[in-house]
Amino acid sequence: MRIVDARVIVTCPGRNFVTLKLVTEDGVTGVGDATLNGRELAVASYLSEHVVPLLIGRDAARIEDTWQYLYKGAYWRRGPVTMSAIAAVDTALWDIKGKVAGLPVYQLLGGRSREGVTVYGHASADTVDGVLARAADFVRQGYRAVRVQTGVPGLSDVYGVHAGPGVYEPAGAAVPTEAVWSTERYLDHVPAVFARVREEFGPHLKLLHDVHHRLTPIEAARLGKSLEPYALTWMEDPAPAELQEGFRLIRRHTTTPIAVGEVFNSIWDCQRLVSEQLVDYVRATVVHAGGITHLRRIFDFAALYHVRSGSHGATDLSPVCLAAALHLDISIPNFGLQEYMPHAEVTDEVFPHTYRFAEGYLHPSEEPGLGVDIDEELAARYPYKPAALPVNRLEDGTLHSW
Ligand code: KDG
Ligand code: MG
Repeated sequence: MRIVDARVIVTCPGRNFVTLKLVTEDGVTGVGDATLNGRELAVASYLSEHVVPLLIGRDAARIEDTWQYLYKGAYWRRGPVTMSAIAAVDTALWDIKGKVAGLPVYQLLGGRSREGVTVYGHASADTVDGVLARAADFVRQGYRAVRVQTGVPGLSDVYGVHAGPGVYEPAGAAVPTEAVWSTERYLDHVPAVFARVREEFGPHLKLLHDVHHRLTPIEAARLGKSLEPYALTWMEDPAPAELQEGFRLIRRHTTTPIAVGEVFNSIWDCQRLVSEQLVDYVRATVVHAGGITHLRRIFDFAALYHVRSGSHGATDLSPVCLAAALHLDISIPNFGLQEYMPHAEVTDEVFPHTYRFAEGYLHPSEEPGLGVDIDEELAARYPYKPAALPVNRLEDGTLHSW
């Protein structure tokens, strides 16, 4: 079953997405997400220039061998551009394998380990009252887990807070916008927010919070300690994780669980974090961490150390990535939570899919393969628009992590 065509599709239905579509000699197609927010064209070019020529004529059935060929064969290993490109090929090959077998991909991964994929929604607003209202909306819709982000008094623009109702979308202007950050103001404000939220919703709603890499380990330790009374399910990306051993400091001081990984692209990014049990959840994604094949390897490794999955699922990962994530989520033994931000309507039109939300759970498609596609004609109506992620500075102008 040879691959005879491989198309790299760049489209902007509401936001930019890069998709790889593979076609076999029997006419079976498979799709893979290759979107890297703010760097989309780098992955599109890597695929078109360096990967597509290697795919034509290859056996579509050889998923693992193709992964190794693209990873080891390039000599230059890892990195988000390379790993997103490999992910797109890998995901599309799993889609093809499912269609050929006549089975949804999760059946090829060992079948169901649970009835549904628990997801968390995003309650965010400038004020605490606003956040309480949004969290109540999620609870009414059946969500069992809610991520809480609020504005911080004295700061005009804070990570994760919507400008208005609708989809949260951090990438905007072609040149990055800049926001001002104060760790002192933030640390002073957040515990009071969670005190209100816990008081309002009681002990059973799972609460999460994203720090977005803005603290040092000792600052993160202080935050974790101050949030202990509110029993968070996780504190996300409390510090940048390039220095994996830095998380020992956080762990030494707090029992607030820690989730990291949305910027990881390989098992080596979390090898120490996992093997030393410095985190509780790995939030890597199918698209940025080498596809279903590599992400499953990461989660299998994590399972040995009681670390669970918590896959990133922001709207800059396409419905193709979400569809693939759900097949993994439903099948692995150590699933934790799945992030879920519904896509804009126009995005869903370009990427028809059959996964569905009900009562706080997402359910993967039961169709053969991934159960998602791209409407190429419709996609062509939405040309790429340059959009960059913002930049963050301290009050004195120093560039800080975003
Ligand atoms: O492209 C960056 C976004 O995906 C990221 O900022 C979203 O932190 C994020 C999250 O947890 O969804
Ligand atoms: Mg995050």
